[in-house]
Amino acid sequence: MDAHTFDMGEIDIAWCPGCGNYGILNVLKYALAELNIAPENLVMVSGIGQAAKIPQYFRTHFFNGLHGRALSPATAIKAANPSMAIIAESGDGDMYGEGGNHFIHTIRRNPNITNIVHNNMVYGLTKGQASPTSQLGFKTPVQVAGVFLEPFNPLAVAIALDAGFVARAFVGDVEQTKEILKKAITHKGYALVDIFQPCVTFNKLNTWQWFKEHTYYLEDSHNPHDRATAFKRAVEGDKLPLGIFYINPNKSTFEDNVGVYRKDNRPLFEREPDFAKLQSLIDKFRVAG
Ligand SMILES: Cc1ncc(C[n+]2csc(CCOP(=O)(O)OP(=O)(O)O)c2C)c(N)n1
Ligand code: SF4
Repeated sequence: MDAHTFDMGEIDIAWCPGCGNYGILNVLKYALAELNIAPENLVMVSGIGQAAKIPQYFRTHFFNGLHGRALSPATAIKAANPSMAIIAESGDGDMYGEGGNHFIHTIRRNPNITNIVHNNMVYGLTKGQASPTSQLGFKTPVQVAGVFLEPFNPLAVAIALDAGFVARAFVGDVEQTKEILKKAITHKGYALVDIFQPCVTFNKLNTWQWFKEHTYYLEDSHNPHDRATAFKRAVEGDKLPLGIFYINPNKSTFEDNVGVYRKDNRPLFEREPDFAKLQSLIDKFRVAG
């Protein structure tokens, strides 16, 4: 399949020239095309932010929800129509800040969706406030003396919660990012890919060069089935490892377990509501008089 199948044609893209979001937009198209996932079989779901605009630049089905709320509609869409590929995509602020509680509980539910986080370590859309992943000492117009909190570590949290698939990429490394995305999309269950994505306008600390100098790849000998080692690698802070940290292939998915599929495995959209049953339920609770 051709990656340009996902192109929208001539549209006005509202990102700054040089923004890392363009790279994620492109590499994802190639990953999907190589997996032969057609636009009609894909739903992209996002929250609010610069990164969250991505589905609007993609020719496919999409749902753009509230700030921090991408994962719950993504879970529901997958449950309603399990044959669709679902990608929930947003920024670090949206996913780990406003959406932090949804992040944790989606990992517990383990729907078969891919969660791509554009991690630029800043709130881009609202003009450069610190986000949960901003580094200690990062100065912004709001954090004038520099961030004094430890950054949130999404990989360590995901591994601690036994997420099915946990990886980190850097958008400057196109081939590696594409291969990681392909493995995440084909993983059965929740897959997190945190992608470093420079915000060239509001983050002058974590630049393209900074990410190149402060990242390296996990060795080929790294065993992604060893959870304790994966956790140790996820908390490394000096230089940040990239690659697939952890895979647990033995988890059942939300759709496998959800009650509506226990007696009937037809997707929800193919079922007719049982109006007689609904009426009898209403009648049961009707108050006389
Ligand atoms: C409930 C709510 N709170 C705050 C906002 C304002 N807001 C819009 S985008 C955003 C941050 C987005 O940052 P991030 O998710 O890191 O994405 P980026 O723009 O950097 O891609 C905020 C705080 C909002 N839209 N809704
Ligand atoms: S503000 Fe930052 S994240 Fe937003 S488009 Fe510009 S470079 Fe990209």
